[in-house]
Amino acid sequence: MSEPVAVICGRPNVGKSSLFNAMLKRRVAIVDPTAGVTRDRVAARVERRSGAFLLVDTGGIGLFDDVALKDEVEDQIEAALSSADLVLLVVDVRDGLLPADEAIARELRVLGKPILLVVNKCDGVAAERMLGAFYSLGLGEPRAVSALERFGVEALIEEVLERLPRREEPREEGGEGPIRLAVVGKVNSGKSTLVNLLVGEERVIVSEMPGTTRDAVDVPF
Ligand SMILES: Nc1nc2c(ncn2[C@@H]2O[C@H](COP(=O)(O)OP(=O)(O)OP(=O)(O)O)[C@@H](O)[C@H]2O)c(=O)[nH]1
Ligand SMILES: [Mg+2]
Repeated sequence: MSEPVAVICGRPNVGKSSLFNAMLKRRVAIVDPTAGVTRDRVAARVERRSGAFLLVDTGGIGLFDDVALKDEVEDQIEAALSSADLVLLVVDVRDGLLPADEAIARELRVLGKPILLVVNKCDGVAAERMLGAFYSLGLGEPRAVSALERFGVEALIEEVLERLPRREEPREEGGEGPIRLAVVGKVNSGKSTLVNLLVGEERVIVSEMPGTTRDAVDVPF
């Protein structure tokens, strides 16, 4: 049985990858102050005593038209969302509610999937006073978190586990797990093309541009 999937999405730079890492308690996804850093969808398993799920980080929705690989990033976000059992829409408390957030919320609602609204960067600001504005998205109670300080992150995980369909029990300890194979090589040598060929789908972004892949992407095979 496939495991339940929670997908993190939102505008560029709201801290999606930071939240992904905070939930995993490991630095997996690349975090950077510039917008549009994440390109591929990066997935990893979150496991707690009460259950487990696959968590997916995605690129920012609504990149500027001149951003390299915009279409490819959007295809990856779409693929991630279509696999989602639950969507975590991340917004930034410091920016407040922006029209771009409203546009994303509208798009997501059309998918008809359950959505959790996550208000990130609730550190060092009077976050409680600013949460109210986000109710107007019509996505229920906004969950305040700080990916940076891991504030609210465990509570969020418990809530995700409650909202997801229970399909996956925590793995037995001591299991061997799958063989881990790394595909490495010179810039533009066709590593991503090879990975896609092996799994039979556009799992990672391929382009002629050297340095397309940024994150290390785990792909079950
Ligand atoms: N103060 C504060 N800063 C944060 C928090 N989470 C992320 N940031 C900062 O926000 C910036 C963007 O973080 P990322 O996690 O790369 O954001 P992202 O949404 O994945 O960005 P893209 O992949 O480019 O769309 C970085 O400078 C982070 O350090 C937080 O909880 N508090
Ligand atoms: Mg990112």
